[in-house]
Amino acid sequence: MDRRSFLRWSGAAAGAAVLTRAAQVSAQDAHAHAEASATAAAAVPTFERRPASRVAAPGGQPAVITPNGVSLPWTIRDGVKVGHLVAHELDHEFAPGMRARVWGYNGHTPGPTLEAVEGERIRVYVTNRLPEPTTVHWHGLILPNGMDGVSGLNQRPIPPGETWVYEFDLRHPGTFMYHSHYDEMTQIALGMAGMFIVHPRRPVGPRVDRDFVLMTHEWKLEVGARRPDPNAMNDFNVLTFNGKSYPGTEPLLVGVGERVRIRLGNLSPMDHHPIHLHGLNFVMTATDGGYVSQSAQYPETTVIVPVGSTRVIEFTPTEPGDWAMHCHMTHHVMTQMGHGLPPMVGVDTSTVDRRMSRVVPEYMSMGQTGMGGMGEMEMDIPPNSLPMRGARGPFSYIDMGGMFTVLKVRERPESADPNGWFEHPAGSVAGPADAARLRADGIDLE
Ligand SMILES: [Cu+2]
Repeated sequence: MDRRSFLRWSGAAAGAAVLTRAAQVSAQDAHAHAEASATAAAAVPTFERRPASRVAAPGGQPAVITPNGVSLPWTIRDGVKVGHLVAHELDHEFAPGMRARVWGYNGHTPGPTLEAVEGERIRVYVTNRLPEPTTVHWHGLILPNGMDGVSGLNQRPIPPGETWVYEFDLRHPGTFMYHSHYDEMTQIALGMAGMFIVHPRRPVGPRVDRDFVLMTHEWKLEVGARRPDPNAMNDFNVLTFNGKSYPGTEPLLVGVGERVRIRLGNLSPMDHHPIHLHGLNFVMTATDGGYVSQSAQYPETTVIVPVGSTRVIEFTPTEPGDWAMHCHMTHHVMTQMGHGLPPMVGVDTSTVDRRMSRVVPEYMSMGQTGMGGMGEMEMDIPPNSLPMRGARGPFSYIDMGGMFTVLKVRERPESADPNGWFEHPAGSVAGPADAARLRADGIDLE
């Protein structure tokens, strides 16, 4: 049930945006209500500081970091890198307080990041523990046609219960992806996707200090539902980086002056994501099609990551702080509760509030002055859902959710706490202007 149908169902008068405690209680049984209370305040997970990256490829190229995720372990057999992907259903947490049954690989969605070096040969076993057939397509890689994984065109699909093998040489470096190519609409929507990084034998461009992998995705998960709707074509209401909605997203901790790379991939069912970084500008150095020559790179602060594409950006932050990084589509930084509300800004609800309060004492219309405070009101929310957006920040409530994370730029990232907030130098935070100051600058508010 989304908020719109909740409103309709709860009989809220005249399109009033309302989420009363009383109405909520009547909507749930006592047990469910207890669960709802427990999830009302946005829980913020804590994250470990990641150790310095090991060298993963020639020229000191560091291993990639998959925030909230893992890399696939390899074993070496006769010079071939051997890995194993198990496709199966799993219980996935989008953020504390919200879980669902999704499909993924090796316990994760997105699946583990595959990481190797140009020129290596890989052999990947794929065990299908899904209730239907599947395949794996190696998105962006140039390989023998029979290894491309398109069901029916390049191979028979892998039946449930069977293990098949893919083996090919990594002929060219780049930022690629992998995903199911059988019943794509269902399987990709339910999470059958991951990233595939091939480091070049000879480094391209300046050496980077940190190399992050972020896969964007979108889901339709009705409030209270336990499984995303794979048939949704729009109205996606859970937006994720590496399968997590803010505040479930692990922050990216980097150092002032470091060269940072972020490899973005998009296997959302339907939407492109304009990913925006604050506090710096970046250049796009590669796509899944290859490298962008230095003369063709230009500065940006937002990069559109189209469905079925990767975009690699690099930058050197100069300004320490806690910098927002998010999809710039405003509905992609909301959670389920933020969608489908009737417009309430400027509506005079005094009459309806007075009348409703005779029936429902705690009744309160919301949204007449805007929606800014709705995340932090800490009203009860339905079981297995997130507050409308955000979490508590260092100053006040951060009213962003969904595809949002924080780039934490620190002078000494080796000893910084990834859960800590930036300590601002005195006098460098915006604050109220007093009358004397206004007068001194000739600003008259009368
Ligand atoms: Cu988006």
